[in-house]
Amino acid sequence: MCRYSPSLVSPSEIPSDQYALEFGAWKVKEESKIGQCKRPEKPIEIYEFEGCPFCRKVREMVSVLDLDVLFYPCPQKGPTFRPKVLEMGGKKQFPYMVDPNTGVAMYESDDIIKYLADTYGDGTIPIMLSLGLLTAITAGLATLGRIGKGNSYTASKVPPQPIEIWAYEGSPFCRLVRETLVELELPHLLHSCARGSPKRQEFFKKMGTFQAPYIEDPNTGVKMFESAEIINYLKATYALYPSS
Ligand SMILES: N[C@@H](CCC(=O)N[C@@H](CS)C(=O)NCC(=O)O)C(=O)O
Repeated sequence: MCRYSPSLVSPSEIPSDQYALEFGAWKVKEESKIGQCKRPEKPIEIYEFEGCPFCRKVREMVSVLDLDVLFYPCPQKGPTFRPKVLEMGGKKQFPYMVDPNTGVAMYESDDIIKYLADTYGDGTIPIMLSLGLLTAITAGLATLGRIGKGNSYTASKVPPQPIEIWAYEGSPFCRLVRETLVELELPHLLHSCARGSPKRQEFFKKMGTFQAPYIEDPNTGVKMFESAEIINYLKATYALYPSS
């Protein structure tokens, strides 16, 4: 696997213009070989919803491989992208992946994970994502505390362009924003930035700090940090009945 390897170092070992997480008197030096793996030219497209454990497995692999993905949310009763999946693949089953770089499209979380590992990694699948039913159960348990969230549709206006979000699967704050994006059926372009991602450094260079979640909405020009503020913004801008 294009492994992530953290180590605690003295702050003087990290140049001041480089991002590093602080840990007490130490800094966390993060290294990953992911930059050496093949990167997709166009973002992978995934149709899914937050509360689905099979979708969660795929999102975890997306974080591991540091992929940028265009997510099309398919909450229960969502009127826009659920019918599109039926039209493209023949059934309403999630997750469904389309890779515009290769023309490959498929259902089945295990097949998608294998395809992504083979195409954009070194073929290795982390043990926790390769245990079949047990993986689905642990992925389900990971979402248990937020049961019912990010599953059902809230009436919304779908914007012409996807909202860009810098986030990663393991962050509880990113999850809150994703729940709202999914419930409002808002297409979003995820810039994966899990620990060890080279995109953290790019972000730090551009913004002078690193924090996720962060969004840029090309439909309105809005750019913002802070999960609670992002959620309020998304509801106020895109929900048909923002106060309900
Ligand atoms: N074996 C499939 C199972 C996928 C599955 O059962 N997905 C559920 C959501 S968790 C689904 O599509 N249900 C139909 C629906 O939501 O309408 C996989 O691993 O991808």
